[in-house]
Amino acid sequence: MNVAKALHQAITSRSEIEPFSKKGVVIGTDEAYDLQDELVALLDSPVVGYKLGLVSKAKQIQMKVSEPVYGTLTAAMEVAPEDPVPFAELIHPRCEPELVFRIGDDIDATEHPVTASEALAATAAVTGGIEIIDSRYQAFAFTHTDVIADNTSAARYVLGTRWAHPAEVDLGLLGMILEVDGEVVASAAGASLAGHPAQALALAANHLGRRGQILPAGAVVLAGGMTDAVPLKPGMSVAATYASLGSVTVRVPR
Ligand code: OOG
Ligand code: MG
Repeated sequence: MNVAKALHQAITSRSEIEPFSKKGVVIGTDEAYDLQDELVALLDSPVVGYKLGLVSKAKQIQMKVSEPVYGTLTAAMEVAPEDPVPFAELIHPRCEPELVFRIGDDIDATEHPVTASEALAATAAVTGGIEIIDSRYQAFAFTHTDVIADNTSAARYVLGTRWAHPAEVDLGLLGMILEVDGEVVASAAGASLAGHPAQALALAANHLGRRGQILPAGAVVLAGGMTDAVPLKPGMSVAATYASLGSVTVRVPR
């Protein structure tokens, strides 16, 4: 079975599929990332960044996978802040609040791993955003390697419009509140991400380094959901408000 082709078909036909682990397909982590690269190539849109997943305890508990995963963002996945969520193009989307890095200088961890402070020193700016994830698997249930092959459920993302230099904000203490239809449903701080968002960024750079790739200047990196993901429903509005970085809202058409 061609795993990447089956996942791509699930995306284009907006239909969920059975996880490969359930079909007796046994793959290792490296192979799962190779399959992700194959899937991303099939998406046929320029790579503009990367994402982390399953970084916060909240997400690890919700998804029952306790190790971070790394995914790839393409240009076609970006949704402008004022645009409605393209609900009809998705299977069973959920959204989650995420801090976002814009890389200023190439981060090269191909020779040796970088530290959180080295990664932060190469960061041009940070903002808050919302990721819209959409597992291609039935009931949003998967193993570690299933979700890696599925490009870590990446579907769409919205970036905030207020960017700060990382030295201007205390990323670990940076607070966020999440509201659904005007009601606060969750809150978190940057430290929910691997102890500090810069630590999450270093994890992503080091993952790419192990795969012989750099994290290039200009790339955006979504640092991982800070809270449980919220299933989107028609008519719903979800807002994430970040200390000193403003607010991002996604609206689902009725
Ligand atoms: C996997 C992707 C997780 C995050 O930020 O934790 C993710 C999933 O939950 O479907 O994007
Ligand atoms: Mg995410």
